[in-house]
Amino acid sequence: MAYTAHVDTFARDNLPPADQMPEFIFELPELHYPDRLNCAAALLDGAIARGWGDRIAIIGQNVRLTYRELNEQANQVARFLLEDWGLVPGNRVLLRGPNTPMLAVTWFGAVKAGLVVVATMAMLREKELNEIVQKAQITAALCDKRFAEELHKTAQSQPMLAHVCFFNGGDADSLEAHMAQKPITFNAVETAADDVVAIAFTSGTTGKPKGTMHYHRDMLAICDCFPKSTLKITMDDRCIGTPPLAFTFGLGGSLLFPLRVGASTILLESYTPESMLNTIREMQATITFTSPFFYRKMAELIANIPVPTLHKCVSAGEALPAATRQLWKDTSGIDLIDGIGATEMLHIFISHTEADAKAGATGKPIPGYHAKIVDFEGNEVPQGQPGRLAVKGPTGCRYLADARQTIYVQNGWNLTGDTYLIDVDGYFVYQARSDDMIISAGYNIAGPEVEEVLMRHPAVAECVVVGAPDPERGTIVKAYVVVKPGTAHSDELVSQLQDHVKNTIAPYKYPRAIEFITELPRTNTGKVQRFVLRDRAWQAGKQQA
Ligand code: 3UK
Repeated sequence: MAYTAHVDTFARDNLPPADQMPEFIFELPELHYPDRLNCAAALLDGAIARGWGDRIAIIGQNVRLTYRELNEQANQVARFLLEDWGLVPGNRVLLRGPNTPMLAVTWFGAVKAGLVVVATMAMLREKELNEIVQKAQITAALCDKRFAEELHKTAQSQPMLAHVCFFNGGDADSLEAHMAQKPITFNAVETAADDVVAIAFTSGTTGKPKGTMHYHRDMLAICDCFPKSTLKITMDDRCIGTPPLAFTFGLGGSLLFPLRVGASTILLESYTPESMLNTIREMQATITFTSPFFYRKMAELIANIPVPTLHKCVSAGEALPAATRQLWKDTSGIDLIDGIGATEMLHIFISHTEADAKAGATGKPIPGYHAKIVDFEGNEVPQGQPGRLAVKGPTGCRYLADARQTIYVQNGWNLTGDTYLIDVDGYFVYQARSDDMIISAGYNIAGPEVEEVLMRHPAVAECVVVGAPDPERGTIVKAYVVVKPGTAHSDELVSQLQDHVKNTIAPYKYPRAIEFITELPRTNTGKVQRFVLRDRAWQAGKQQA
């Protein structure tokens, strides 16, 4: 039996069977971690040992935590969870709240205690929380007081959730009050490098939530890949990002990456494009992590809110249109670093340095990862031909007790569900989510390609292109368009947009139907819910037929 510190072996027991696991590769020497590894101890006790104790780790609304303070508070949380609640290593702990220093403290406390963290977005409601509690068999929760209501409902309907405590509320029974009773020292539980440390539920634009399981070593691996080879983060950096810590994009960018190198992170609860720019300016942030959507919005405002300290900008979560890359370069002077990541892979695996940026392309596999494009049989397709993106590296997909494991992982490769091609220069070029390919009158049309063209029209703020049923052609290309403020919805504009597409790309790709809407439906993580518009187009088409 392999070593584990988990007394409660639920996570290990529900890993995919060995023959359904992706292949893991550790060709970079920095990814050879010791067999016993607690990633929170490696980050925090490690930071103190490296002499960073007095450096600022986290900047919050009215608080700054040094590495030493963060470590001490995490130690108190770990003691509370083990000593007062009697939890044992391997038990699952749900965390709930917007990004705040205390949320980060609870993450590190639970991890130091050898528990399995299930971080959830503050927007989730009882129904979604119930599903997560049942699926991950969660017995304890730490929750931001201001988001107590839905968790109370879940605690009532899920008796399994026996322990609940609140922070950021200041009452007598708060987590902070319990912490104050605890010594500031704690020997982190000596977990195995391959003990599960977190279950991240996919933001999933469709379907039932899937829990992805990640090991202690995975958390360090993501810190030692993209941030070092590609982003080139240093201890003088100050990170800021919009994604919640419950989304692994945010966990990496706004917490683990900066702490791995002795840098600082700014954790505020929520941002508008304007408040984000103001915060970057006031707090002298140097690296941003957010979505293409947010960069487009900030680009409109940046002339009035200059941010001279900012020097690196990471875009992920959805495809970066070439127009957005250009807009951000023109307005901020900075070349965006685009990167594709996935909850299953924990973080970014294809990206590029600023010097190697290529408009319209995501980049190349980052050092430590391999990628290829395959057909439905799993055979590599010729260069230039679109196919399914397959990746492998030090991290990979391990669904918690889920039959969909064999869809995501085939022959040791992780299939992300994206259609890509490799261009003449070896760059990976995003085409569409595999289910966003529109087949119209026999032509294969990638919705995002048409979107990219529409976005270049001066009247278009945002758009989504989907297939809509059509009695003659089977499916036609339909665009849902949000126009820029002050632009009228008119038939002339429809014709103009159609001509614009016909004049820019192969005319058969033009949207035969265009509908104006006021905003795009988005998920909690800011991704466009294409399926909502796909369904809407489908329903509308059926009524017409
Ligand atoms: C899409 C992209 C094109 C793609 C994520 C960075 O987005 C993250 O995780 P999710 O599980 O979604 C994964 C899917 O999102 N996608 C993400 N980034 C890009 N498509 N270009 C991109 N740059 O369809 C992928 O399969 O929500 C992103 C880090 C951690 C993450 N979890």
